[in-house]
Amino acid sequence: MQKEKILVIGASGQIGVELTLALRKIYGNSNVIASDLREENPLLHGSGPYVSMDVMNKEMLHVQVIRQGITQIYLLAAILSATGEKNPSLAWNLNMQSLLNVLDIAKEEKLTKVYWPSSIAVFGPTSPRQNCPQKTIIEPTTVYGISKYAGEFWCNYYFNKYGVDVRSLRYPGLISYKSAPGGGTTDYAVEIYLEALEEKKYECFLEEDTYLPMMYMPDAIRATIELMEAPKEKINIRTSYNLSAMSFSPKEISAEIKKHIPEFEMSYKPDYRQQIANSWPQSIDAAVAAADWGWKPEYDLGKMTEDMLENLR
Ligand code: NAD
Ligand code: AKB
Repeated sequence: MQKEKILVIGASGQIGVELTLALRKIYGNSNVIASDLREENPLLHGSGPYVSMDVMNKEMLHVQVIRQGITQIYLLAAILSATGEKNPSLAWNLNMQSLLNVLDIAKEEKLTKVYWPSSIAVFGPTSPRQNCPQKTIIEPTTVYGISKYAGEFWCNYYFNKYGVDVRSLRYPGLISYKSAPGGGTTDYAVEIYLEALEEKKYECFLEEDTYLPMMYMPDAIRATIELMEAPKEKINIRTSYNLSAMSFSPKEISAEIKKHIPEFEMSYKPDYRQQIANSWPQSIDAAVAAADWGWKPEYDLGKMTEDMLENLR
């Protein structure tokens, strides 16, 4: 069996830190190279190799892939929904060009696998709001959503035309305590735990009844690894798989936190992110991921809240 050597691009971000550590446990520390534009996240210090790199520099990326004998790439560098609306051309350029650079190099160097995440942000106001299915009307209204939707079809194209084994998940909003989120609409569901512990209050930038699909990071990391380790013949979706775990509103997460911190108080001051949230489905149907490679979430709102508060304390 070929020895895998993995490059994680965007390793200092919210998902990158935890995914890099999980991959190092499976493949060995020296076989998973973390890379990012910003400095190495302190949680990665001493756990394995780190390379400072801009994924937009295709030549540099190509040199690294050859020099390090890379066989798989996990591409996590991106600009998320809220930051994307503030700088649409930057979001489009980074989100598209980084993917095309990686797919081209994967094709040329015959990499064994590529991972690239999409998002529930591909869906728009004309998609079903409840249990949004895998295949449905997809008309995104944010630049982030447009870039993810286009990216999904580039993945499909490189698989069909060049045989690049690229796999993808449409993550919901991810909640974690290790590394801070990077400019998304669902970030409130991370901030709220930190503020609840430190300030006993939180001002939410979404309205109290805004339901969104969400997932705890351990489920997201497990889903990613399960997808990547599934036999090739089980992967029937080459755009991106719907993925789901839970759906809640700011009012519901606040009530759950109050069970642990009774004095916690929530107030609401919706901003431009409300419009983004309103354009997304409230819940997602992940039946195809369950049927193809066995996806099953472990964490609901109650179990996640207990774990978040315990770890943050
Ligand atoms: P993040 O913003 O926390 O991390 C992205 C990392 O990419 C950052 O560390 C950043 O420094 C790095 N980066 C930016 N530009 C770069 C460049 N030119 N070269 C190299 N590195 C660069 O994002 P995240 O939340 O970890 O998201 C990772 C991926 O997952 C993205 O594609 C995102 O769209 C997707 N996703 C995330 C969520 C979520 O809730 N976190 C949900 C759905 C999809
Ligand atoms: C965001 O809010 O932009 C991300 C996502 C759902 O893709 N968390």
